[in-house]
Amino acid sequence: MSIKPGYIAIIGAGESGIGTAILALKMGWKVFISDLGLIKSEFQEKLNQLGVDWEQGKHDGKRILAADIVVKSPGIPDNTPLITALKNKGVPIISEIEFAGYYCKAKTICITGSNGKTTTSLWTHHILRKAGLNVGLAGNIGHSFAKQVAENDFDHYVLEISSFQLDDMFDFKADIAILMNITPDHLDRYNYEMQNYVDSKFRILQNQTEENWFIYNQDDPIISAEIEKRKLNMKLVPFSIKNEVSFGGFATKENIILNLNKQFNMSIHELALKGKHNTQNALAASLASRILEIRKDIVRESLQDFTNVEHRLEFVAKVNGIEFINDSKATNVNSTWFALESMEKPVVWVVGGIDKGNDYSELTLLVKDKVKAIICLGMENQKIIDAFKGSVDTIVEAKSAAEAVALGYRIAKKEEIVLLSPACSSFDLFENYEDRGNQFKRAVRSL
Ligand code: UMA
Ligand code: ADP
Repeated sequence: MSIKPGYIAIIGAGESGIGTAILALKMGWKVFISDLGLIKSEFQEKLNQLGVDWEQGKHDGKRILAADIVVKSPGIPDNTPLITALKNKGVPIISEIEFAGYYCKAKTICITGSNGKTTTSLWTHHILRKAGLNVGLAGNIGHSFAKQVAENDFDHYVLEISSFQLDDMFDFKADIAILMNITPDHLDRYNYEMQNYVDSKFRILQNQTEENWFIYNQDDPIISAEIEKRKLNMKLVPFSIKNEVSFGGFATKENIILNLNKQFNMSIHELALKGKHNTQNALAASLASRILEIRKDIVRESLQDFTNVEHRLEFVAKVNGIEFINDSKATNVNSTWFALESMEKPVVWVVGGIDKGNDYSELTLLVKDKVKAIICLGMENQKIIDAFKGSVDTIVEAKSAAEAVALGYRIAKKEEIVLLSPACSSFDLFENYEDRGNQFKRAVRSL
């Protein structure tokens, strides 16, 4: 779909906003971009170079309300006074992905879910690139989709899409949609109503027809229940690590098997990334690739030689027989569940940060089984202490990554693991999850 250029106001001058400005300008729109905070100097330079009209430190309501269309950064919630005023006036508000979609003819593989989006997106992109496809990677990762649509000419895009982006998407259609899982996260943006978050994730399917594909995790009870409720007419491609699947993909103890028009078999032990969650990611990425008719030998090779992404169960170092693992990107209970589940030696677990309404009881059994000590790494740790004091004898607190690493080194013995898998976001003690992971790694390397 294409729309007639007019006057566009962009709210939020981060990666998505700047990308939108570049594309909109190229397509003949009159552009105004506004940021309530300070715009990064490199982005200011870019806007000046393009001759785009911008403001920072405020939102000029008058100029924004006059727009024909507004692109809002996914980082901005829906309930700010400005967004409310725009809605009351009936100005269309869309996301950068929706806007870029108007100008993109490429085939899209769109990946969403509470966890595993980045890993699955990168893995899928790796396979398609190895197969020689002219394929881009965008969305909730790297350079914005809009910037890439303006500056590149890809035939295929792998798009990692967050629920915040989906919320302002209406006409966009994924050729292949992938839904990894749905577990509680970001509920503060969804009125603390899980169904609102589920509905947001299912927007990945909107506008799909019989020609399109929906790859999903059949083991996820929320996804399965939601599919039952809906009348879906695209091609359904489930995957499972528990049961055999007649059309789709599944894993046994030894193999992953894809049953599409032709069968694909591979030993699970050859997968580049370990852990059940990564078997799910591999299933999703390989199903998408086989739907695109990528040759089996290329899929197999790419499942074997993919390299792990930083801060996701990342091996840091072994110091005096103690293994240190950085899983700083585990910012909710479900991702930490998979981290603990995949540990094969006793664990000193570093956990904590800003709690987004976590229910730790889901971890109790695993913690009893695998964790010998807990190191709380957050400003406020009482909820964690209360949740696990009956399961683990040693619970201590740290106020920095360096302190947590020093404590971990003291508590763990040879052939044990110190695992940073916080189940919480990082903004109390760190800039972001990367900063938390990097500080952890630096502290380990200077032991
Ligand atoms: N702002 C306003 N008005 C407001 C509130 C904020 O102008 O009322 C401004 C802020 O000052 C800031 C800007 O809006 O300058 C938002 O910047 P941002 O960097 O938070 O957001 P974007 O540049 O729009 O980046 C977004 C995604 N960020 C979020 O959804 C929070 C990026 O995902 C994504 O890569 C980018 O679009 C690409 O188009 C990052 C992310 O953290 C990786 N995503 C979340 C996650 O993975 O958990 C969802
Ligand atoms: P996202 O982009 O959705 O945040 P990532 O691939 O960045 O997902 O991984 C985030 C965290 O979740 C990491 O701790 C990682 O080990 C874990 N993880 C990765 N894939 C899955 C999955 N399929 N299910 C649950 N957790 C996962």
